[in-house]
Amino acid sequence: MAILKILQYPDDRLHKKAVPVTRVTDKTRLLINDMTETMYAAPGIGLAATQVDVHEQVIVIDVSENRDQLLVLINPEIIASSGFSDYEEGCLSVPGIYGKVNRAESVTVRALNTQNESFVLEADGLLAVCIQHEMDHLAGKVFVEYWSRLKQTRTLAKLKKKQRSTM
Ligand code: K1U
Ligand code: ZN
Repeated sequence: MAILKILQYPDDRLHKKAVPVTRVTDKTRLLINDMTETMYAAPGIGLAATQVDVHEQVIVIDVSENRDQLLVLINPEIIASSGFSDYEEGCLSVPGIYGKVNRAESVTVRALNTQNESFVLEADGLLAVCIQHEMDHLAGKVFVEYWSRLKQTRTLAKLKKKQRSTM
């Protein structure tokens, strides 16, 4: 297993659209193992392949307290959603920046598992928020891009200042 480099906003590669996985192979499973290790090490509660510069529709998530309930979503599709939530989000690609995003409160997702089998999952609360956040990464969207131009400009300035101070 390996810890992968996580792309940092504003990196153009975070805007690439991920393609569906045509068949889940050992190569896909190796990527999933590396992404899982990277997510736990960060630490984070989710990671999309886009964030490690692999543009395929693969997500790993673990929102459990004991960090022992890994969820892998390959080619995820939201087939139903309801309600409204505005949870305060963070992102491993935008370190130190937190803010609210309007999302659905509950989602029903269809995806493939690591054995290439289709399954359907109903999620709410933090899991539903995290699924939507990670699916946005696969679509090339970063959570700060829901915010106003002014707030995005301030966020970029804050990130640049932080990057300068760590150089
Ligand atoms: O996609 C990512 O960058 C991961 C991100 C997921 C996420 C967090 C909050 C709301 C929506 C999506 C993170 O994991 S940020 C880190 C974080 O939230 C966390 C880290 C350690 C323990 C608990 C939370
Ligand atoms: Zn993120």
